[in-house]
Amino acid sequence: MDVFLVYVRDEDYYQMLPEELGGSKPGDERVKVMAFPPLGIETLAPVIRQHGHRVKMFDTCLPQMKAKHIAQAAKDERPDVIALSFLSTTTYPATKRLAEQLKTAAPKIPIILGGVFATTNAENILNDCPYADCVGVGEGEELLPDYLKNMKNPETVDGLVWRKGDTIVHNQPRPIIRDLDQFPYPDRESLPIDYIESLPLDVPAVLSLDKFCTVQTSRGCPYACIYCDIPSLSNGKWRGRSVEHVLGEMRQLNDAGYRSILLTDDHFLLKRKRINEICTGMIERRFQFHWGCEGRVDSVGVDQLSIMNKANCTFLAYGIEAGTQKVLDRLNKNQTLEQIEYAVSEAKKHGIKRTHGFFLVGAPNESEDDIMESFRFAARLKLDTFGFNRLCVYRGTPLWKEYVDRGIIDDERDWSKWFKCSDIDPTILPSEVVNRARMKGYGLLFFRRIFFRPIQTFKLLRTFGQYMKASDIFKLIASPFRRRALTRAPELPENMLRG
Ligand code: B12
Repeated sequence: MDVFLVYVRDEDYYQMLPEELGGSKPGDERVKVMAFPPLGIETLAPVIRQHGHRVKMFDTCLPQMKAKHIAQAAKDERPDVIALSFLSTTTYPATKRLAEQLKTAAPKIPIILGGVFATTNAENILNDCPYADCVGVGEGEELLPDYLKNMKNPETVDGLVWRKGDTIVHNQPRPIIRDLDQFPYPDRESLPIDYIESLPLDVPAVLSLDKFCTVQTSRGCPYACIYCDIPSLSNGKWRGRSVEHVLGEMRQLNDAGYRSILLTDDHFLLKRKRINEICTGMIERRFQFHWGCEGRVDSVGVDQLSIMNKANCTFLAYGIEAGTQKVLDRLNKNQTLEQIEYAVSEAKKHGIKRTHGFFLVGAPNESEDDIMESFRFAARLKLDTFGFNRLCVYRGTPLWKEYVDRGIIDDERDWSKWFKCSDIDPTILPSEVVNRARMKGYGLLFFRRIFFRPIQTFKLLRTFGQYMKASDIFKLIASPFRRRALTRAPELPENMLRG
């Protein structure tokens, strides 16, 4: 069969690398894009090929791979199936628009949707998007080949949600994949794109121009933070690829010239022995790339930071979230301030070049002083970079369920939306107060950084300065203080505006 595998991008999450920063010139074979690689379709393409199908990959971040181009290609090349992959709630509108254009151009070609948001909203999508024929729930490595083999008997494909006349049929769920080693390594070459490591911000914040990719060595996280959808994707189960399978992929990437790798594992720091063996293997094989990962501060893996540094781990991001135990407990983070201080100081003690802290502001029962305490806490921690995002609620998370139970969200009406919690939850400070506190907090944090840690701050700016114009660095530093629209979230129905 001929399969189109399309990654639908959220327009806010990529930028072409400007020519003056080494961006592509017209006519270049490969285009440099500041974005995360589409690991989902990169993972699925070789699996589908292994089942004897021909796959054409598309990433809508490319100027020549916009909806109209893909629709024209569908019309001209008549693939047997079009598979649309998208990551989150924010990308559903673009996916729906693309499905409509494809259906108009080639009405007979079946369209199957998949990805995180599709997994938690299959029936809603089929009710709302007449252009989608079916949805694959969960991991696609087994489901998609099964669907391609049994398109004439959709009832036999576990995990498929499909249309039988006017009825929407849910086939029995497909168990999560236990053995992730059975699949070939992702295809990172077919798309004519070089993904540039950058911060997903509204200024071109390039982190490095090294050949960059993402790798997923494990899936899932056993914790249940109220704002996170990950547990709903893997029933809270953590599964890891074997050390050999991971090192095999890293060998391939190293030899292909990749020099910067970001692990997109939900929780890489969970298994001490595995981390140690992967790092030992990287050191023994003298890999030349630097890499980064994310994890929890209370992880056993924190005592592996020394060997991670020796294995050239240069970036570590912690989900810190807040500077008061009250808010940490309300977010069900299950971690203490002491654990945060210890984990960050260990990262610096063992020489991890850039330690990043994710923080959330605008949480339930959080006072203005609690927000300021999060910034004071961040200033005390030896973090290199940090991000203070507004707490949002996505369907599938415990917080979404809580808001439905509290009558704040109407699940049937709002399923395709996401919200900044301070816009809808009366137990949270009003959004303008949260934003004002955040600006004040950034002011304090920048002041402390510049006057109490001038050398680290200068080094960090110099890192950014390698790949960014001075004007963009200024925009980056100024961005937290810029008055911005209170929310990018969807318009709120009248009765949802907080009391
Ligand atoms: C890396 C990452 C990012 C990266 C971008 C990654 C990218 N590819 O573009 C960055 C940092 C930019 C990012 C941003 C955001 N993210 Co994010 N992100 C992730 C993370 C940690 C890993 C994604 C990944 O690499 N997965 C690995 C690949 C292999 O998996 P996959 O793409 O899901 O594909 C598999 C299946 O879904 C399926 N599949 C995929 N496509 C298809 C198609 C078909 C037809 C079929 C059958 C199956 C199928 O098969 C694949 C293999 O098993 C996930 C957590 C998670 N575990 O999913 C959060 C996650 C997806 N992100 C999330 C969110 C909310 C966001 C933001 C909105 C946050 C924000 N406010 O800014 C933005 C939106 C960005 C966007 N839409 O592009 C939420 C989504 C929740 C929701 N309900 O929408 C998640 C689940 C995190 C969470 N804690 O809840 N993110």
